[in-house]
Amino acid sequence: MKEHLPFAAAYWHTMTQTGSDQFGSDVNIRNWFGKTPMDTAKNRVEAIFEFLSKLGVEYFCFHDVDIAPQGANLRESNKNIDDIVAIIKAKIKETGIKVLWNTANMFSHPRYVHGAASSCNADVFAYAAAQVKKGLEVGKELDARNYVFWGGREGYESLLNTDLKFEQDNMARLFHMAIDYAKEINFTGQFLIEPKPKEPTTHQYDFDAATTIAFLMNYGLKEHFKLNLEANHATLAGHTFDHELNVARCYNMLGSIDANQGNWLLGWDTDEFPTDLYAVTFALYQIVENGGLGKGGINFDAKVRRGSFEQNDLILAHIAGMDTFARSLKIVEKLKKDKFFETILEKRYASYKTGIGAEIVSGKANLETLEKYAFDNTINNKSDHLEEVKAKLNDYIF
Ligand code: XUL
Ligand code: CO
Repeated sequence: MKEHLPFAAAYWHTMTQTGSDQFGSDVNIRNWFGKTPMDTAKNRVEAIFEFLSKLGVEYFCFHDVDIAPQGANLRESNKNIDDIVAIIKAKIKETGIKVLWNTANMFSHPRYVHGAASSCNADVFAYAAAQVKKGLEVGKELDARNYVFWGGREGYESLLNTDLKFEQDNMARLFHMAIDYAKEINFTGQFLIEPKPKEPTTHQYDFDAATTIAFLMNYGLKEHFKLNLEANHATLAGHTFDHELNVARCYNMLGSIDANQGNWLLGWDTDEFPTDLYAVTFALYQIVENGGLGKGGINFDAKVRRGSFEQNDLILAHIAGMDTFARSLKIVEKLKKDKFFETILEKRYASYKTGIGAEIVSGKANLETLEKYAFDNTINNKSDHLEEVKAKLNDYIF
């Protein structure tokens, strides 16, 4: 189970989330709060390693701004990062806990108001590039297994003032620069892109798995990237999570996942801890079919609800998520043993195994031979019995 479920905690939700929302201020009081932002940052390192050790979680993920306070300028910010990274590095050595991925937050600061790589302002592009450079150096220093790009502000509000092609060209330019620099410093982590369709911008360029793969192929980036897929982002794109995973799998692009769940009644990213056995079972099934996640893992990009403000809720929430995945893994094991889905698919596509179907698949058939066949053939469709399939599935899940 440990091998199949490489869990990771998200630094931002676990260590820095305040519980505030549009209608109310901070509610989360944590025992790692210090006198200065830098004190808090140092205490947080102690706290997260204690937290991960107690939970038996082997990985964590972070943005640059999660681990260290931003300074008055880029130099100061980088200095703060260096100081904290040194402490993290010692803790990694002591505990064996690893970085699943790191990333640069190129969306929160006001400078990113018009985007980062897709900004209309070249100075902003340069700043974003500097943050990515530092992120890769940190990844190298901490031996991160992956480096993630989530394009928070990489999208647009209105076509009335947007050169869509130019903005995407620029995003690709930054990705190519990142690949070149990773090579230069010998950073061997896997590059990942995390698709999301909306929020914060109306039209995010990395809408979903299919859109992102098309972008990567178009710009000659496919060989260098895989996808980090998030359950709640799939929901926002109007997809199920297993749909997104399956699409990525078709292109050998499934890299890692952000495990959470959305609220079907709301149109935004609620980042709840995953407890839906059905959704997680279907997602894990895709991951098992993929032969696992390689360098990737299962990152709980999830936050406790505002009402769950006690520090202990962080522990309880992660346990809820991990237990859901553990239960789902047992279900997936049974489904695989019984060849549940294999049997359904085999029966459903059986007509392609012999006769005219086999000719279509092998490339032997053409429009003329198929017309000839269709002239004299009577089509005989079979029922899917999908309701029966769902009822049987209930027997596995409960
Ligand atoms: C935002 C989101 C991010 C990324 C990392 O919706 O999922 O936290 O995972 O930037
Ligand atoms: Co995420």
